[in-house]
Amino acid sequence: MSLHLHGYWRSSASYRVRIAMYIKQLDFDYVPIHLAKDGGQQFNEAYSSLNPSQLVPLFIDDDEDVFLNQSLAIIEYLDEKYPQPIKLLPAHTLDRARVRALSQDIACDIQPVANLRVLNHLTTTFDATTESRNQWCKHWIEKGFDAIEKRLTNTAADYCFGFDVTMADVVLVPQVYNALRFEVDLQRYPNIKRVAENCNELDAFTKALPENQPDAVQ
Ligand SMILES: N[C@@H](CCC(=O)N[C@@H](CS)C(=O)NCC(=O)O)C(=O)O
Repeated sequence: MSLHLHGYWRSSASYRVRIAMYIKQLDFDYVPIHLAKDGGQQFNEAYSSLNPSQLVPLFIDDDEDVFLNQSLAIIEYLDEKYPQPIKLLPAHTLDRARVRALSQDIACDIQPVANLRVLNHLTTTFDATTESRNQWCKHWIEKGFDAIEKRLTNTAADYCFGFDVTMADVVLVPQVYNALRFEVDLQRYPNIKRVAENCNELDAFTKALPENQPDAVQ
């Protein structure tokens, strides 16, 4: 098999790429990188040599010598290389920019501040407890969701942008999964809740669920 995805079942960035790969109906080999076991397998020599950022996901296509990190870059690459069966980025320039903006609201402004290495630094350097780390994550997710909920009022129907699934949905659903872990009350966000529920009825989203991955810990 030529396509490989290094990821972790509960990593939202890996989850985004899994959804995109299932939407594109690609056959791929999933390579679990456990972010906690052995001090974090993302730091081991073999993985670091493939991805010096020491983060997941990492996408590899052996046939074309492609090594790509950054989930949004991977998704856009897949979308251009495999335009069928559906496009995740719209054809119109402004629509495409809006989809990227909403995706980045999550991928740049919510997820990074609650990443594992940030949380670990809060503990080791600032003595943060598990409780305060959880409050930190919940705070930043709610701050981001407050804005996204307002945006969706103007753009969403079944999905973030009307009736077609886009990259924004692919990025939103993993963040909603993560929000539930931190006990964010989704009743405050009816648009986000509806869109996530609609997405989760689709086969590609179900296959990509963290609990459906081979490395999931039940
Ligand atoms: N901007 C990156 C984020 C990647 C990232 O933060 N991955 C997390 C999991 S969601 C990770 O590998 N964390 C490991 C760590 O913090 O040590 C992307 O979108 O791919």
